[in-house]
Amino acid sequence: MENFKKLLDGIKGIGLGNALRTIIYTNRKKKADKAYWSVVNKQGSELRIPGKLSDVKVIENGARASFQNEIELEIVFLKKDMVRTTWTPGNLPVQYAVIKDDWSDVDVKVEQVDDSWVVSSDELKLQIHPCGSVSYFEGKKLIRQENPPRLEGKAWTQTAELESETKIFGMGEQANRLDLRGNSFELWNTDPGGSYKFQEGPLYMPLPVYYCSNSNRGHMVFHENTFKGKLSFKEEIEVNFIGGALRTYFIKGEIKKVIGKLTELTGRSPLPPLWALGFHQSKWGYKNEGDIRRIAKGYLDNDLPISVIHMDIDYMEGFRVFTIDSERYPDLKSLTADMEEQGIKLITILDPAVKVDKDYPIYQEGIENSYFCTTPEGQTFKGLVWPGWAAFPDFTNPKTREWWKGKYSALLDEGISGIWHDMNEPASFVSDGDSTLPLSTLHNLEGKKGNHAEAHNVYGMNMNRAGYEAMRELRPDRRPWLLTRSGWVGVQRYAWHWTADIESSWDALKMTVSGLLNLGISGISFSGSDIGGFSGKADTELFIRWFQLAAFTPFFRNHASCQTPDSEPWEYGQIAVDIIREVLRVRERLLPYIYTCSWQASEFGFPLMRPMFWDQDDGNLSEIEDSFFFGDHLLVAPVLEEGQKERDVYFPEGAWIDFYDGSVYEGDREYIVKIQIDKIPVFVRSGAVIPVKENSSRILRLYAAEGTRGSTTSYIYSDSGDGYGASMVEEITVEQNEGHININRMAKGEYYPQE
Ligand code: MIG
Repeated sequence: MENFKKLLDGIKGIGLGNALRTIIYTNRKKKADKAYWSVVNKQGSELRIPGKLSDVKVIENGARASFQNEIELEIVFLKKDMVRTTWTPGNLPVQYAVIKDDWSDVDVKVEQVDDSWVVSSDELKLQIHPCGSVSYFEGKKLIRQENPPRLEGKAWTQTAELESETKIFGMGEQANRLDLRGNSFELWNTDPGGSYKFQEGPLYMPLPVYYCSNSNRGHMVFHENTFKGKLSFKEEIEVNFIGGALRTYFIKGEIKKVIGKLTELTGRSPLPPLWALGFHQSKWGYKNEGDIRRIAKGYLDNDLPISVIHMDIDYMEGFRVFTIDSERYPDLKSLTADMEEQGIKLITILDPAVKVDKDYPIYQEGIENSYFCTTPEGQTFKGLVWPGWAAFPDFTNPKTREWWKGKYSALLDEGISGIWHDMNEPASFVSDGDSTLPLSTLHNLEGKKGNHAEAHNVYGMNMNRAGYEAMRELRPDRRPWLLTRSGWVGVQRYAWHWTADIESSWDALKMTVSGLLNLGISGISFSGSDIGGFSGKADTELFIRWFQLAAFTPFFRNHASCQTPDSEPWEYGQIAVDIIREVLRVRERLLPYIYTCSWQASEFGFPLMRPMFWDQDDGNLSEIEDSFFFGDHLLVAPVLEEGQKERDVYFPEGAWIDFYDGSVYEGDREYIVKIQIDKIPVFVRSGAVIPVKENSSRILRLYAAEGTRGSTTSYIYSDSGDGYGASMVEEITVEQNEGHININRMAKGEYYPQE
């Protein structure tokens, strides 16, 4: 019965033809995966542990330890407080995440101490025990204890101690609490299929990156292994990958520092065009040009500021990628031009899969040049997506990427401003089981060659890489803007991420706060959620609360499924429209500030949304998951409960000023604040200078509470909003003393904002 209902829902969602094909595909995939595992099992699943440490050699910046059972551990320091360990045998990762390999020399000592070996810098010491366990020390203090790993066939598993007070953050995209301890996560990019709820997973973009925090002591761990895997944080930490070498980066320090170093290793988000920080409207189901014009007019008529409208899959001709349906959009170029005049950019969605259709040039070219993924027998692999049977471009093949890049002109030449990459886990419809390609599907992996078990998690990442490079090359004077559903560590270099098909519920609103914070901790600075949730219709109150929260998240977009009723602001009544107008105006007013936060992301890898323990981690601040910092100086305390009339807000040290009414709250304590329907509580740090846009002028607002002392630094970044011209960074330090304020301003750069 349950299955039958699922089947019916499936048919409603994807159409009868595709629903029937799904059954065929699912059977095929199951057979292929069964065959895959039987081959893997035949290769043997003999269990190996390192055995006794037999030899240690000094290498550049580190050491290589050999163990009795032909297992090796390589230790290399990249910085004094950042070390890479690699257990082999197993293939080293294809270099997708890491962008830097020229680290300056670290003074590393390698010495034997009794029967163990110590490899150390001035700041961090690794002790290799004779059995293969490794202890990490800061001075005398043990900060991590890893047990000897086990190799079973080609799969590595390793456990490490999890101290009772340690909290875990990061892990890319998770539908969870902020502290992830107690959970187990699959490392396998997955389309949950139309809706997901609290603690459901894996989702589109889990990442093998986590921050362990233990009041003021912390470290970041990144496992550079793209294979299907698992990470769990129950009684102990356990990591497992079904193939590849076990390579791990360990970075010691507080959250700000380790995010800076992680993103030095894996790259940072480039500065976005300013328009992308404005408000986006989207809805799956906008049918044609008329719909786009109607939505733009709705925003205009209701005096609601808007920056972008998204075009979902229905703009294509029979869901063929890089085509435009000429009945629905007879003259897209004029449409984009008209919209541009109203200050609205258009974005189109783009899926990876290419319709199997011998009369469709993109399919033909892909076949002729072997750009698609193949089955182990060497045939073009065919999965199932919107257009029916479809081939999957192998984005891990540099030639495929080069070819695909050229195709973007079909959209960019029509005046499309940015691209939204969907379904790139990659997703293929199934009636049950894992909605992707069989593990045995073959990929190029930069010439190394391998299968889907290794390439799956970096598929979306490489689609984004192609898209980003395409936009750079085809439109060199403008900054690329891409949104992606899936990716891997480092995807922040190419695209923003959104949490996609989240259910429409208060629980979902709550997990949006912790989810976006954990993405930021994983190096993904720019992210957002579908306002109101994707899969259902939020009631008016939930819609308003979600809108108010989203205004203080990097990617600010209203979007929903085609199976839900219309959900533009005016669908929720006049009161909602009036409230949302104010929300949109606040966002607009804050754009110079948010732009500065974006610059910080591009310079330092900092997320725009930061957890409460960002500046000081006293163990208590890391417990707070219902408020956060937006940039350096705003403290946001969203309303996450239905009918809430008041809420607790904990203020960190300093003094805090209500963004709306100027009332002052002392830091280092908790207050109960009253809540109204028209806004969520937001506070500004006393001593902060916030750049805002008011009546198209730039104004600097100084927030200073009487009686606060000390010095606060604010940055303001400005440039023309797009392209690669001059810029200016202002550094303003405000010193508050008894009875007077000193303001010091320094500026660097050639761009002079028009005041
Ligand atoms: O199979 O393009 O998450 O935002 O509206 C669903 C249609 C495909 C999933 C995305 C969603 C988008 C929808 N897509």
